[in-house]
Amino acid sequence: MNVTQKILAAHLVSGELTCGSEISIRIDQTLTQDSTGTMAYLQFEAMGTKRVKTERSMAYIDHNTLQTGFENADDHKYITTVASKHGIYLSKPGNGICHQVQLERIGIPGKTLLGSDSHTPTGGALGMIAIGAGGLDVAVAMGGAPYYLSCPGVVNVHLTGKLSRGVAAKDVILEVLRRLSVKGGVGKVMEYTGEGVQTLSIPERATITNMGAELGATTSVFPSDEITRQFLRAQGREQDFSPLSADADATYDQLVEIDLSALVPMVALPHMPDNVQTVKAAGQIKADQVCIGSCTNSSYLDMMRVAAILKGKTVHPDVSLVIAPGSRQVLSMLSANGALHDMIEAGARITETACGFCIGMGQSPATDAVSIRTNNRNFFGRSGTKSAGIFLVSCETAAATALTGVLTDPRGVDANLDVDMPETFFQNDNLILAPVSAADAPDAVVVRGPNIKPFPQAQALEESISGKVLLKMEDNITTDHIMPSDSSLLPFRSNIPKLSEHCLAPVDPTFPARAKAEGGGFLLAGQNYGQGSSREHAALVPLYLKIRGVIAKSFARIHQANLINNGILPLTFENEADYDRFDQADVLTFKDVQALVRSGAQLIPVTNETKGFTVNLNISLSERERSMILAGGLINMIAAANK
Ligand code: MIC
Ligand code: SF4
Repeated sequence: MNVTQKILAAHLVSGELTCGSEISIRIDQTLTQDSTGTMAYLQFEAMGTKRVKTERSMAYIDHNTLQTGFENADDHKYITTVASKHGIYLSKPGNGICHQVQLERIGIPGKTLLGSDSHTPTGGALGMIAIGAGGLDVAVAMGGAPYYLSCPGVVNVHLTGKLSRGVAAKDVILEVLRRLSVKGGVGKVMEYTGEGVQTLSIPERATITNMGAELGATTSVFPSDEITRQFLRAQGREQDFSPLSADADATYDQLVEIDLSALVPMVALPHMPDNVQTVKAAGQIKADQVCIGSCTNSSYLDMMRVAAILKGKTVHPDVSLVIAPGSRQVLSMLSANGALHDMIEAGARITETACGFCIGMGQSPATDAVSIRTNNRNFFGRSGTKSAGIFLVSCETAAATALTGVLTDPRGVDANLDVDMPETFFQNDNLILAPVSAADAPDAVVVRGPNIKPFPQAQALEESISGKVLLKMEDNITTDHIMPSDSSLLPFRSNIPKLSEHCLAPVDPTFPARAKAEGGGFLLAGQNYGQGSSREHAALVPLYLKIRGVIAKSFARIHQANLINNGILPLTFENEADYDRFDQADVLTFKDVQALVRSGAQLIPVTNETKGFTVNLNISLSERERSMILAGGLINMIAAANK
């Protein structure tokens, strides 16, 4: 077996490990963060579970830390109190980005982790099966129920050679994205093998598994080896180590071969992470802003290389350099060893250890600006400035660029880039709060501020449904299009009515008002609809707007699950060319849809009343998913089962 199969087999609750069939797995650890967490905990409370049943559940506060009004602080208070009452550990704001802290302090090789954030696969660097999911799925897993997924195929990403000086782990994953595209990983686990693996430290592996999310992959995983042991030992957690590797005769569904020695610095151009070329080919693009940080690139190793490049130099006068170390551990170590001093002296603006610029929580660039960043997504508008272009690079490229003011290949920098991994990391967990004991839990009070509104609930599927195509969209529509998130909207993650005013506005600003006026309808989309974030809001808000179904050429994994969890029909074209036969404002009827779904039909006819034709759409649902659609979502299904 390969590593993926070993972990899945050890956690299998139902199903068979054959690619594409539905399986369910036991979840050992969960994580939530604050921008998906409020909703996840409201749903958790609605399910009536008293205490979490996992080995370790974490609630992080790392996204909405720009507190420009009472809303974010209210949400923090709610998460802190609800977590404590139900047995969940709370990582306070300032402790760091969830994925970085989970890697440092919590993750354990061979375990499973489910997180309400699409970059949860970062944990794969430690040899975990770490999967991103919607908040509701995480809430259910916290209650001890298994997590259902389509059994992924496993891609063998075989690494040989060794990265050259100035070429980084980020360049490895940008190269994989260049080759496979943002939908190349859908339905797959990217498993890294080969002698090249041993040349990569845990933070480097984490950069690679983190951005597997941008491939659309279910997750990414590395073996657990001596490098893993050393990392855990340095974190004071050697007892958490166990070795894990693929059997010599392990088989895979696909092979991708990468010679690390042959790689060069890469850059993803606006507005997609797979729009990749070499830094050299991209040319000397003038930079207005450089941002270094995010869950992709904010480790101690990353920051030390950045500090080495900046040491004794000055940021280019036209560049604003922002640096956000990924965790309190990293920041604290940089401050103790003088690297922070080197950054500050060079002219860097140090921001708190949080998601920050990556999710548009501050540091929005100027009009038409070029922003060179180390994070993982450069989707249109995500920085908070629609006209800005975001370019994704390694820390080394970013730091070199900050000095020259133009996109710069860092291989020529005059700096010592040989950073040793520390023998011991600072190990201070005083920002992780333990929950109240089960005995004290009944008296623990959950604090709900006025920003926290109830979540919308779906209705059982009607016999037949009809309505207008409210919006026709292109390929690769992201959840940042469906439910944009920046510093003005993130405070309303627990307020669906307010968010609904902005749904799909980046595609068509008239959409929210039209959807409300029509009283609901359908969405039409191209390939890979709903890629990106795990935010369930991209389903909850359409549900609130009474969207009954989405017809797409294909869906991204997490978003499709979120639609089903919320009772919204995910349909694909039997014949993809039919996409062209539908237009916005066409009236559609799905006759007897309830009976068809109940019967397990794989094809659902839709009549385009406006144009006068009927075609078939695929509905590929497991039995469990069918029950969910019929009941009007997961919560209704659970409530019906408990009756
Ligand atoms: C993101 O990077 O888009 C986020 C913000 O971390 C999201 C979660 C969210 O929307 O709250 C993700 O990746 O799942
Ligand atoms: Fe935070 Fe950005 Fe990572 Fe999402 S991708 S978890 S916003 S740092």
